[in-house]
Amino acid sequence: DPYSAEPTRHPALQINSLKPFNAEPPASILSDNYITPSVIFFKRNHLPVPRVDSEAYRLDIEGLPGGVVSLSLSELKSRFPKHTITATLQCAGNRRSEMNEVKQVKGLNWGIAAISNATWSGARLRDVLLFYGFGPEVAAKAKHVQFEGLDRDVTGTAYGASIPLNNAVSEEGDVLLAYEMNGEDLPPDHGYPVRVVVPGVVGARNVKWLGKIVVSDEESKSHWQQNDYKGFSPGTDWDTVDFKSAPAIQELPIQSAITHPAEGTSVDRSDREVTVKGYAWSGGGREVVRVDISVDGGKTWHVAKLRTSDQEQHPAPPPPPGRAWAWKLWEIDVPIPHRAQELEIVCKAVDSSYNMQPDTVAPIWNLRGVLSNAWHRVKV
Ligand code: MTE
Ligand code: MO
Repeated sequence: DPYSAEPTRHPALQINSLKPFNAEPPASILSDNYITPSVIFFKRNHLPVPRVDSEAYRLDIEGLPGGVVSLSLSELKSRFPKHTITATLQCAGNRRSEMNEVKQVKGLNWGIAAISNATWSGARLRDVLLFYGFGPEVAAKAKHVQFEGLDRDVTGTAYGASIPLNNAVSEEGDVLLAYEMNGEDLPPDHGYPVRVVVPGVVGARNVKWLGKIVVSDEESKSHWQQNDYKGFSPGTDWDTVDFKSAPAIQELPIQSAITHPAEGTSVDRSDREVTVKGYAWSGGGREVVRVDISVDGGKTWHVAKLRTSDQEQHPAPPPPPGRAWAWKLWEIDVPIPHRAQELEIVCKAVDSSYNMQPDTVAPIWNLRGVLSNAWHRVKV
């Protein structure tokens, strides 16, 4: 059984698939912490978790003028400054279950919690590439940086993905070769000993158990870069889909969801107000600037209060423009309308480019169930 050496996992996780292991925290606890504790951080594995010996570990880098570089973990840690960022990771399939309600899609049936927020520390990919000879000559030819994991399928094929070169080497991109998550060594499920963290970019490009980096004129040839994690028209079906016709997902669109109250629960009318909580985030470093809440299905709106740290008294300093990598948690007490029997609570977020979420799922439905970011609705 290739899954015989899997790590132990927190019992609160809601399991979506056991082999490979895929799980999300209960939505009700997701917004309890600004920084998601690693044990309940959502876990998305395509393959068995490789158990890597940190002493034997090597990170190979190809495509630079000096030939292949092979780095040990201690070299990675000692040669390059340690850089820390807070960044939210979201799977492209987050909220896929809502697309399934419109029409069947292919993929894990994620709820609203295939998204989590952590602090990540490691070497900047930019620093490493520059140290080993990246410069104008390489930049003139190369267009992508490919990553390969140490996790392999039965045929020996490794997980792989790539990102545009510009993102990998830009000073503002903050792409990390991370060896710490929330101040500790990466847990086995999250890529021990080294993973890529590409803030603002879909989870799938944040390659775990990183074994190889290739600077190349081509995107990764992997299944996950070429034939998966792409968006299509609601009119495209499995008979007509041409994966070559769409770009691989990189930056994710604006997103928000309600974590409290839960669907179908009751609120106490004598309280006169209902407390609504959730998260909001946007890809590409675009900052969430506002979250609107309605309790009457979208007829009237209220602006929620945004939170950027675990302590309300100590908000995080605002990020530099274009580098808002972390989500915002939000909360609001909304008056309960007179005589209402049922409340339809709705949230929608706005980012710094004034991108907003679509109001319904059907027009953004796609056969893979990715990029599901319609207004989130909860009836209580
Ligand atoms: N990296 C490797 N090597 N293998 C994988 O299966 N899954 C990707 C990405 N990196 C994956 C990987 C996907 S689709 C997502 S959403 C994120 O890891 C999930 O990261 P997490 O498990 O740390 O939450
Ligand atoms: Mo994912």
